[in-house]
Amino acid sequence: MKELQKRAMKVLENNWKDGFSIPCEALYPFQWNWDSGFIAIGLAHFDMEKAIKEMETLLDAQWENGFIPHIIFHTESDSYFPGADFHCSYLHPSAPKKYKSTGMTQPPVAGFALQELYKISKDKENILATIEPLLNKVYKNHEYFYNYRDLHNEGLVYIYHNWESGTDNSPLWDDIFSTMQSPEFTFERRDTTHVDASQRPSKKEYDHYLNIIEIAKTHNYSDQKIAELSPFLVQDPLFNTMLIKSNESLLELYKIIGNHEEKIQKLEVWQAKSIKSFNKKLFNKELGAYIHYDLRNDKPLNYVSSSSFTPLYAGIPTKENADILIKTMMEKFGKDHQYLCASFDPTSERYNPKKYWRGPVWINVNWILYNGMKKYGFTEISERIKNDSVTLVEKFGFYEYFDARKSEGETGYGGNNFSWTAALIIDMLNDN
Ligand code: 2M8
Repeated sequence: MKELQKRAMKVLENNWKDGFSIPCEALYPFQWNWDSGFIAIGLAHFDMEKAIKEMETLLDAQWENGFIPHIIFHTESDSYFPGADFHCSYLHPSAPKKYKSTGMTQPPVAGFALQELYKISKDKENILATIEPLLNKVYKNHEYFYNYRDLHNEGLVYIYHNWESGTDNSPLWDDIFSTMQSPEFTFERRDTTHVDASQRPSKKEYDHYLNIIEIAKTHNYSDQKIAELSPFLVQDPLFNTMLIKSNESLLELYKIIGNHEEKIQKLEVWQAKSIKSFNKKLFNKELGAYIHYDLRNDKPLNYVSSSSFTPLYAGIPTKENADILIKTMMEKFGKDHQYLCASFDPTSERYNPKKYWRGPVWINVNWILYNGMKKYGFTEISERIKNDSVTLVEKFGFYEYFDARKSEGETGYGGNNFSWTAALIIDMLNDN
C-alpha cells in the first residue's frame, strides 16, 4: 500500500467521532451532509462498517418530509459559528426532536455515495441488504426535492442559500448579494480564529448569509415561503448534477435489488425531465460551459466555474457539448502553469487564488471531474486531474483547498487534515 494512502487513512481515523466524521478539527466540529457522502467512499476502502455507519447517521437525521439537513450538531462546541442556537431547525414542523441541525441542505450526494459503497464491497449480497433501507430514505429525499424545490416543474431544483451550494463564497453569488440590503449583524466569527482571514469570506458576506437564514426562520423554514421570499434562489448545475447522478444510482441499484417498480418509474420520469431542462436552460454555447440560473431575478449568471464542468459526471452533456466543455476548461483552467481545476474562472477579475471558493482547487470537485472525464473517454485529462490532486496533497498535505498556480503554491489553505481530501485521494489511488 502506498505511503500516501496510509497517511490518508490516519486522517480519517482521527476525524472519526463515534458514528460519524467531522470534516476537520476545530474549524468544522460537526457532521456535514455532502462531506459525509465523500468520506464514506474513502472509508469503504478499509473499513466498510464505518462507511455504512457514516451514511446511517446522516440519514437518521432526515426530516419527516424527506429533507436532509446540511449540518447535524451531534455535540456542543463553541469553535464554530453559526451553531445550532442560531439555526433553530426546530422551527420547522417536520424537524425531528432527536437532532439539532440547520434548516438548509447541501448537494445530494448520498445516492451515488451508497452506490460507491456497493461497488467497493466484496460481499455484494450483504451490502445490498444493508443499504436498501438507506436507498429508500434517499429516494424520499429526492421526492422532497421534486415536490418542494422545483418551482416551475421543469426538473431543476433550486437552492435558497449559498451554503446549500457547498461553494459558499463563489464570485457567482456577488451579483445576488449586490441586490440585498442586509443588516449588520453583531456576532463573533470563529472560522477566522482557525484560518487566516484572507482565506475566508468577508464580514459583509457573512451578513448576507445570516440575513437569508433570518428570513427563512421568520417563516419557520417553510418551503413555500422561502420560494416566495428568499432573496437567494438559484438553480445550480453542481447541485442538480449531484441529484441527477444520485437518481441514476438509485435506478441502477433498485433494478439489481428488484421489487421497486413504482420508484423506478418515478425516477425515470424525473431523470428524463431533469436532463432535458438542464441542457436547455443551463448550457451557454457562447461561454462553452454550463452556468447557474438566478431564479429570483430571473436571469442566467454567465460565469464559468469548476461547477460548470461537473455535469460530465452525471452523463448530462452530449458528446459534442462534452468536447466543448473540455476545450473551455483547458483554455481557461488547464494551462501548463496551472493545477486543475481552479474553482472559479482564472481569467476573470473576480478570481482570487487564495480565497476559499473564489479560486482555489478543491479535491472533491476534482474527484467529480475525474470520474466525469473518464466516463466520456477523456483519459489524458482525467489522468492529469488525478495526478494534480495527488501532487498537491503529496507536496502540501491533506488541506481543505490549494492554490492552482504552480509557481505560487507554498502551502495548502484552509483546514488541514481535512477528511474529504483524504477520503477521495484514497479512492483515486485505488482506481486504475
Ligand atoms: C464549508 O462550509 C461551511 C458551511 O457549510 C462553512 O464555511 O462554515 C464549505 O466548503 C462546504 O462545502 C463544506 O461542506 C463545509 C464543511 O467541509 O465547509
